[in-house]
Amino acid sequence: MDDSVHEAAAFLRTAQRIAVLTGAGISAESGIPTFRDALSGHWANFDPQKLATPQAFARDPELVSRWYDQRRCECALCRPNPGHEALARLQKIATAEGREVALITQNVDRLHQTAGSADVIELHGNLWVWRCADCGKEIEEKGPAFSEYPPRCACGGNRRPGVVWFGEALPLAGFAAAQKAAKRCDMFLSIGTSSVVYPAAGLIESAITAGAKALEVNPEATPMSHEVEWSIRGKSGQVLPRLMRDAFGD
Ligand code: BJW
Ligand code: ZN
Repeated sequence: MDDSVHEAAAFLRTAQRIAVLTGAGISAESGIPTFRDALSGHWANFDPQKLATPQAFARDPELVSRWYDQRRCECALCRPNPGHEALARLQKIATAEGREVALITQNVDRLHQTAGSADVIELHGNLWVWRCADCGKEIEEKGPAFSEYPPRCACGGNRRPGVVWFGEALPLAGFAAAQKAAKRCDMFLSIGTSSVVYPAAGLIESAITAGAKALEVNPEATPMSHEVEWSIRGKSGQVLPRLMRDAFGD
């Protein structure tokens, strides 16, 4: 692992355009369960892949909105970990040197923004902006848990979390910016994602096809582990600070 960190750090030191894609694994050390972790407590009998669909919300809006609201309230109590902080530092250091760092996340927890990352591209929305399923009105929810499920809009419609469910389109501008960053980068970092959910999982493939060198950080193997230049098996909260120390003495 040390050799890979060392080599990747040397490349990171001079890469002119860096694109980073993060997934649920980067927030695991902040206490947020990954998407594919089994649910616990009240939710133990539910499959997250079945709850994260427009069909589930249409069938049982109370259940689905309650699940998302509980996650919103839990995430509000979580803090960024050394992995988020290392990526925020990378962006500050590299952009100060006139280089580009695009931070693309599949996460809905906003911990990158809390850690100080700028211009974060949220591919799957976030837990705070809720939208009326009827009139489309959006409101940012920073307060305590809702008092009714599903929460209602002034127009009488059901409000839903502003996340992207299976079968729904990703935000057009955000996905276009992510694709552009992936295609023009010379280094692509894939951090804490299982690389199975498309179209986000296609970004690393686009980057490699366009000639970028890719680094993966994950304690487990993924479908991309054999395609990347450096596959580092470890926790992002440990590996990313080491990478930064090695690259920038930071
Ligand atoms: C650590 C760690 C530590 C642990 N450090 N690492 C092509 C092929 C096949 C299927 C499709 C395809 N194109 C589209 C599809 C269908 C579908 C899809 O991909 N399905 C696959 C599952 C087969 N995709 C879609 O439906 C997408 N929409 C779409 O394609 O629309 C088309 C369309 C076009 C035009 C009009 C209309 C439609 C939408 C996908 C939306 C995904 N949404 C979710 C839910 C968000 C809300 C919520 O949170 O509830 O996003 S699903 C879920 O998966 C969530 C995540 O962002 C996403 C990715 O998961 P992630 O982040 O990789 O997490 P995990 O849990 O899978 O993995 C964690 C990893 O961390 C693991 O590897 C661990 O080992 C690791 N780890 N500790 C580092 N300390
Ligand atoms: Zn409405």
